[in-house]
Amino acid sequence: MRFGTVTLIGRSNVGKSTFLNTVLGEPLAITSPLPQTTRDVLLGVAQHDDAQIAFLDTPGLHQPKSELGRRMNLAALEAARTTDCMLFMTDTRRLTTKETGIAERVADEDRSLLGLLPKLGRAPVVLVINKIDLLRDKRQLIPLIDEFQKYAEFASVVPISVTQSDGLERVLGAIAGLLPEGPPGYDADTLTDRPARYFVCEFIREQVLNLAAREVPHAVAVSVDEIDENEHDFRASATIHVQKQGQRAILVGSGGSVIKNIGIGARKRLGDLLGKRVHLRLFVRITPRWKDVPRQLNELGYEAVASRETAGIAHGHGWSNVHKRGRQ
Ligand SMILES: Nc1nc2c(ncn2[C@@H]2O[C@H](COP(=O)(O)OP(=O)(O)O)[C@@H](O)[C@H]2O)c(=O)[nH]1
Ligand SMILES: [Mg+2]
Repeated sequence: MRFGTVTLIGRSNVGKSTFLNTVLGEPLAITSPLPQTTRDVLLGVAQHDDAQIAFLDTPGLHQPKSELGRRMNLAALEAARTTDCMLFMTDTRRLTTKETGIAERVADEDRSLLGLLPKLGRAPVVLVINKIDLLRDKRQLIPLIDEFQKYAEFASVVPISVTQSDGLERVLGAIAGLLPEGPPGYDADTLTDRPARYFVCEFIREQVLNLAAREVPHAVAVSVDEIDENEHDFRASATIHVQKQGQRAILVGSGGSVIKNIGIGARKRLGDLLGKRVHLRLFVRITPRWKDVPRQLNELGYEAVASRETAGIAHGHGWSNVHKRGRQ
């Protein structure tokens, strides 16, 4: 048996959360075409042959503009510092845009992230190049890989396409071989260490990211006011916090049309994950500057991370964790 933690690291939008969901076979992590969708570290436990792989999905590292952004970066870096293996994900964007002719194929953000790696410990790094489905000619990958190897030493390099399920087994195989021998760290039916209430917030936020207009998604946080559940039903009421009146109006929509669709989408996602009938009550409240007020960030679950242990339990207060379906 092998067991270990693998931290997904990489700039925003390269496909880290989509990768985690595909590998787990459960859309646990929220995804959107917008950058900075993932705000905190999410554990997802996968099995590959005789290895148990505990993936940690992290927020994409970025230049923070708020206390929230600073905490997101810290959470990602802390997860990387204490991991057995790092999966550094990038994508083929540089090869498919008009910038192709330029000398540097490795994006600036990738280079500065790679520069951080030695400071994060000595865990082996697997380079995963995602979105190869967007390439017309796969030979373009060869000079890209050569260039990446100038910036860091990789235990292996695997080009993949998550959306076409191309190369995923090779990534898992490469990772499994790097993990230490030892007993599994989690029960066989564990999917994540996050409780249901965490997914209430995240799945509502995901709908906002995908349904609301431009500046609204990043102004939003969600808190859970109440949960009431039994074997068949899961009832929750939650508050969506925005920063300004105009954002509130967009989220509610004319005649409540937008908030209604947010509820429908989130309810479906929760129902699929929990395997129960879900009832959701949503409220929208203006909480100005929540992104910068430490006390409010703590209340919203974005705690300042001191170690991976605290990153993993930021939302866990007495609610049962989410397990693989059918084995609860
Ligand atoms: N074309 C293509 N798009 C992908 C692939 N994997 C992910 N994406 C898209 O990339 C966007 C960002 O994905 P996400 O997982 O949220 O990125 P993260 O910020 O790194 O977690 C989403 O719109 C995904 O659908 C892929 O293999 N090919
Ligand atoms: Mg993500």
